[in-house]
Formats: sequence, C-alpha cells, structure tokens
Amino acid sequence: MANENDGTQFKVAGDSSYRGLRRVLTYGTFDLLHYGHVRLLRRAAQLGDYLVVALSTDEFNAGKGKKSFYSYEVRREMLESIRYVDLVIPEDSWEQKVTDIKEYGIDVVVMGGDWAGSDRFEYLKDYCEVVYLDRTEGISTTQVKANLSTGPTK
Ligand code: C2G
Repeated sequence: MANENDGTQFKVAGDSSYRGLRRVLTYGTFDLLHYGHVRLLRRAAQLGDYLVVALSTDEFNAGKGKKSFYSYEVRREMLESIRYVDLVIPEDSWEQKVTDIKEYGIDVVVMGGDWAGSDRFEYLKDYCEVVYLDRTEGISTTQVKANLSTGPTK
C-alpha cells in the first residue's frame, strides 16, 4: 500500500513479502512524542519483524474527553519517521481491535504496563498474544504539558 503522502511502499497483509513475518500491533495517541513512546515502540518492534501502530484519531480522542496538542496528521507524520514503525493506521473506535488483528495478520498486540490486565486488551488473547511492557518512568505527555506551562527549568 503506497503512503498517499509520499509514495512510500508499506508492506500490507496482501503483499506476498509480508507473509512469514511476525507482526506486532500497538495502540496509542503518541501526542508530544517523547522518549517514553519511542522506547515502547522500540521494544514492541523487537518482538517481531513488522510493527503496526494504530494511532488514535482526533475524533476518537474527543470521545475520550482528550484533545491532543498535535493533530492526527502531525502525530502520524512523526510516528512514520520513527525507524521502528512500519505502518500507521487510524484508531477510531474501541471495537476495531479484532478486525485490525485479522486484517493485518497480527501475531502480538503490545501495550505499556498501564494497560496490563485491562478489559480493553485481555480479550484479545483469544486472537493473538498480548504483551504488556513496562512503562518508562518519569515521563508522560501530561507531565510535559505541565512543565511547559510553568516555563523552562531554572
Ligand atoms: N508509554 C510508556 N511510557 C511512558 C508513556 C507512555 O511506555 N512514559 C506507552 C503507553 O503505555 C502506551 C504508549 O506508550 O502503550 C502510548 O501512550 P499514549 O499515547 O499515552 O497511549 P494511550 O493514551 O494509553 O492510548 O486503545 C488504547 C489507546 O489508544 C491507548
């Protein structure tokens, strides 16, 4: 599937070169991209050969009462520039995960530990592996926003 932005060729489920790869999927908003996100993505990518990121759309976030600093398009552009990420797809509902797993032939869903045991992910164990990785301590989008609003460190 060509990326409509720049013609980049991404492997997708129907692509013959895609078969045989161990495919990883993760979900998130990835706003104000920071090293906690990057370390999660690096470790997720290390669990397989091909990493799909389902990125929360602005509309999906609005439904969660969240408004990201960067738009979906900007967050997607930043994720696609990360070497660990092979494909970014929209996350626009809580109910799309099983469809995503089937459509992209996913072998393992990976999330940060804050989701460990969550009903939002545990049921996916009927369809693929589910792995929770430790979060990176000391950083979060919320913290970054709070620190920026109080001005630079002295
Ligand atoms: N993360 C991490 N360490 C941090 C911050 C985030 O490992 N210091 C991980 C989170 O656990 C998550 C991913 O990075 O797996 C993306 O974080 P968010 O953008 O905050 O994602 P979230 O709001 O949890 O959205 O359907 C599920 C949602 O889309 C998940």
